[in-house]
Amino acid sequence: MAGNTEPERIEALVIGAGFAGLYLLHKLRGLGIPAMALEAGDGVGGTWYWNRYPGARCDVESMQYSFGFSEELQQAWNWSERFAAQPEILRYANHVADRLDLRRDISFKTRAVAAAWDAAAARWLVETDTGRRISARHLILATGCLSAARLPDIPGIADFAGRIYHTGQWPHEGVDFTGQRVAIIGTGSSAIQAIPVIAQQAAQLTVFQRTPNFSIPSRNGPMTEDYAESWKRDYPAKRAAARRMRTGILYNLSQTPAMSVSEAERRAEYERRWAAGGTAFMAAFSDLLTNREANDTAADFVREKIRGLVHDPEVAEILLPRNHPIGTKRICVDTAYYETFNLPHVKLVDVRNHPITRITPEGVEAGGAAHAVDCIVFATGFDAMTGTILAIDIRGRDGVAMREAWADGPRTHLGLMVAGFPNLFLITGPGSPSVLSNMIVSIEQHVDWVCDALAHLGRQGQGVMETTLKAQEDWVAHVNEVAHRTLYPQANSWYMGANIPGKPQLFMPYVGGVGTYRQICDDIAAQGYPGFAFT
Ligand code: N01
Repeated sequence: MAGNTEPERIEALVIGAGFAGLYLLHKLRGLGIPAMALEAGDGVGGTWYWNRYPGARCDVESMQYSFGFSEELQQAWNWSERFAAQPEILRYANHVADRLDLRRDISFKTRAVAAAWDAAAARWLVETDTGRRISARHLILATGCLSAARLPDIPGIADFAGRIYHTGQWPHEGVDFTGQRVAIIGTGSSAIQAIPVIAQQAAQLTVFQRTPNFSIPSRNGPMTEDYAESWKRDYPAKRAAARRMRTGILYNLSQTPAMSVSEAERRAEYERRWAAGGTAFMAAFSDLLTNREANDTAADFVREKIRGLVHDPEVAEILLPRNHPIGTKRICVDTAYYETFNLPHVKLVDVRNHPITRITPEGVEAGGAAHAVDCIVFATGFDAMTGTILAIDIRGRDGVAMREAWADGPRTHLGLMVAGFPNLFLITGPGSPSVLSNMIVSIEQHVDWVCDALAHLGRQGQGVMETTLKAQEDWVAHVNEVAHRTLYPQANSWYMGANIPGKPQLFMPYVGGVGTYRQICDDIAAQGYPGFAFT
């Protein structure tokens, strides 16, 4: 009986072997803290391991979407494109794991299912789906923010006669859509990348759109030696500058409010950024996410571009995003997304007012019409930020479940710790900049902070670190207050938990900016961790 045997013992147990888990293992090893990681997949890479859908790529430039903690590593690796595609990012994750010899501390195909704090022993007891029991002084959740893939509650999915795919759980062997009639449900970032690529193969592609999104052309292309060199000869300084930016990405962030310049100047700036491509479009003016009038000018510009790109005015009209300020749902970045709707075999179905009612064995039913298809791609997103954490039955002090503690939405101190859950650390958790930033920059900052805290704990000769409830409540209030100074809460986004029926709605990430947030975390550490108790 597994329950009667002594659990395995380790100092630090990491859950997940994506970029956060990998860097944690490396860093903990450097500190001399025995650590191991559990990983549900059979390989490293986290989100880049699972999201293998056609067209998957990162919309942060490759030179910046990579680890900055090691000069040798960043000099050694060569990216082939301005924005790297999923297979290349996954190769990079594998390269890091090999180069740093991390695999020997990772248990693959092992999912943590429960974790309980044993106050007497001052340790976590973690159980896995393979029946292992592991006792760890510290438990670090590097579980990712967009890993709990979600199928919508549409009746009949199980009855569909063809194949069903979710972008976030794509078959490793790939999918050949040649000659197929394909349905894709959803028009978020994943769909906007997948649609143009699937359209190249499919005999017929039907896109079911509930909410149109704003998308900016990526202007992706091969990496040039000059551009790579411009980063590599100055990497440490450039990384340091990126860490102080609002998004953790080094780009031209305007300090000028949009309405302080003439319409002609505004347009020229939008045109310049549209031509340059990528998410830096949203940095055209300083107040696009705080001033609705300013935001409208950017939104109008993009809507005009969509009208220009899509030949059929009726189709263009359906594609125009109107129900949220631009940037308040994650801005999308594409390669020929809008142009794909000019192809004769690509059809757009507006399911905003006539929702999908059911999946039948033959296809998708919406607005009283039946759409016969051979396969369905669900690009319907994730139970974001909290899904993977709450999938583990976590019990803190006095057996209190994380699910109870977060019944009204996630509450954390700095997105790093939760009151009542000692020695439990979150990497890029809710309440930190996380998904609003270059994830690798935010991951490195959190891992560094957690490891510094563990080193501090060791130096004090103490074993338990915990946030105080007061500090947590102050932080939650601050996160909320800063969010409501912006336009973000105006969108029904997954940032708000709005994509999951019944999920408490509050703005989960911290919008204060990566640089500001880093300073707050650094100050707390420098002051001996006020707001945290050590015993
Ligand atoms: O998921 P989403 P995603 N009927 O939640 C629709 C990151 N990412 O996987 O908006 C019809 O954004 C839903 O409609 P609505 C990035 O942070 C990054 O695309 O709820 N439609 C929506 O259109 C991103 O934001 C990259 O009305 C239904 C779509 O499904 C995050 O991951 C690439 C429906 C879900 O969109 C998630 O993106 C990819 C229903 N019943 C992802 N249920 C890059 O770095 C849901 N939808 C480039």
